[in-house]
Amino acid sequence: MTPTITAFERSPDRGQGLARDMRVRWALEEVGQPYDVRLVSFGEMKEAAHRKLHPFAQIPTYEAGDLALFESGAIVFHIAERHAGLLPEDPNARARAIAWMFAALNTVEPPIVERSMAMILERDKPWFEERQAMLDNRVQVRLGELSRHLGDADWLDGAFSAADLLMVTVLRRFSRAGDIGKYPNLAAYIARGEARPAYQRAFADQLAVFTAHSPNGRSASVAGSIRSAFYLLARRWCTRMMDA
Ligand code: GTB
Repeated sequence: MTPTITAFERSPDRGQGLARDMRVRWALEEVGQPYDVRLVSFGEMKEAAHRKLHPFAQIPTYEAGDLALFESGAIVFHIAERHAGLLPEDPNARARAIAWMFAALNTVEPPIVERSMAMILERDKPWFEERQAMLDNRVQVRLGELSRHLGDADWLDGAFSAADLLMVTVLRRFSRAGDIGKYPNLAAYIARGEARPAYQRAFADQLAVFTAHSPNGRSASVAGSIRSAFYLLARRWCTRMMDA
């Protein structure tokens, strides 16, 4: 059964893959599960039909048969549990990977999101700089700890897992708005995640949505067509390589 996920009809990040449907798309691509996407506007997201799927009226959601899920972490976990490739078989390694999934969403993501929201919403407040220094510090503490844990390893705990998928999407949000260069191993970790073919397919698909709905019209759609043609060729080439 082909699952359906929801995503922004027009993402505020202009197709940079920062909205949380990206992690669900990436997980589905990693396990080779085809999926449909239902695009929703901000208005539709707040309507009763969408609220039945998502109590907080947000994206992403996931529907497959009679199962409807919300929360990107729960959706990625569900995908990882039902397909091989995103969680280790060994029970202890699996438990550690799940702990890292929680760490990405519960320990590393909150200070990053709080800092970036403050930068957007609180710049004009008299206390902005003082609070920003505190929020910056909280992020730096977490990134320092994460950087020390990662050291020169490729992934958080052995082979690539759903935990890395979540952690890379969390860190990308900071790397777009802050100086990840202070942590070369984290910058390289993000780049390793972004280089995965499954990531690239997911990224191209969400960018194609933004491009198709861009009011720039002609230039955006010409650029989009070139990108799509390139993407289709690359995808065909990858499939052929995998069949070989
Ligand atoms: N905890 C939930 C999850 O992980 O699924 C959070 C879901 C969530 O925040 N969804 C956002 C949403 O629907 C989109 S991803 N917002 C609409 C609303 O609340 O009304 C958050 C997001 C949005 C935009 C950017 N950006 O532009 O960079 C990055 C992240």
